[in-house]
Amino acid sequence: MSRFKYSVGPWNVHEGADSFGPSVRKTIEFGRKIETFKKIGIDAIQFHDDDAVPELNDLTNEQIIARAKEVRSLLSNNGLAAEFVAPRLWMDGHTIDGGFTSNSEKDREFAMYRAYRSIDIANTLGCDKIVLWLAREGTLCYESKDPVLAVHRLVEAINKMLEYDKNIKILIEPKPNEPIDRNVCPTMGHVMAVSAASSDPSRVGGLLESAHAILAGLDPASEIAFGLAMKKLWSVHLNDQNGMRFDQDKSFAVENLRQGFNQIKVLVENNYGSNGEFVGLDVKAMRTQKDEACYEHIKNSIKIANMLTEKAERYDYKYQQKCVEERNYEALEMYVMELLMGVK
Ligand code: XLS
Ligand code: MG
Repeated sequence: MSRFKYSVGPWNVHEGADSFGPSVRKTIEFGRKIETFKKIGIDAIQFHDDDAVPELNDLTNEQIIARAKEVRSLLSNNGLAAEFVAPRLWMDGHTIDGGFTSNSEKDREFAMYRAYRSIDIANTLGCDKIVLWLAREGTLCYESKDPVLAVHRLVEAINKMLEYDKNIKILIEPKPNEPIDRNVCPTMGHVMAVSAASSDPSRVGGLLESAHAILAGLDPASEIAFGLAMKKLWSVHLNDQNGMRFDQDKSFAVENLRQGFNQIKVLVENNYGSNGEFVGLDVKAMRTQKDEACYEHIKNSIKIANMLTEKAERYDYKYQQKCVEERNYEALEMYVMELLMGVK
């Protein structure tokens, strides 16, 4: 039994296409994916609106709900929960210039339409969390948007969602860049400010993704800690990233083991999960993986997270205290290294 409950999205097992090359693996049907997710230790599924209800732009609201009900049965037949629904505001022609912050009024309306449908789908799936990964809310040409108005537009969109549904919680997933150059909400600190500016701060929090923090030049453990301190860390996307380059979504802690340990340690210390929060793994299989080995990155991430949890649970706080009293941080650092290397 692991301490945490884990979640993934259907996009975490994908065909391997990237910006420079086509798919390299077969498409796995959604029903098959979730059966395998359950087998490998996943407890909940994360959705984009159109992961749950494909082609939803062409459906009536009734048809959308009917389809979402089928997904709900599929989940419960497999003993899985739904963690959140996120409007996909970066693929459609209406989101070329962003969603909530687009310069086009029609496109901003489209973004709200998708946000409202995401809430309807979440309600049907039995979850109360809406994630906003603000992929294109920012600029490619800095002068193309009023940077103050863009922030106001984001807050306004969030207020409309809070008004549309009185129970839903909004989790902003910050990321500083990619696919946009400069994002309006790049870090957990920005998320907290947007939350405070909203009409109901108690229902606006964050989801911290490790790789996104690294892309912002920050330590994901500190970003997690900041969200926890504000009591607004309602989900995480643990993964890893080799420095500030394209978003890699590597298996958890494979690049930055010590940072990975400290992410788990702060989650353990603050009893993360005790209010039903999941540990999401937003990881991507390497393009070189063959069809039959395309779930390894998820299995490995769970394994690594569990091993680091075990280390966090037997972290020697007495020894830490002694080192702090003596101000011998070299000794403390060495203890952590030995713990991670399996000597302690
Ligand atoms: C970005 C994710 C994205 C969100 C949900 O990191 O892959 O899909 O987690 O929209
Ligand atoms: Mg993510």
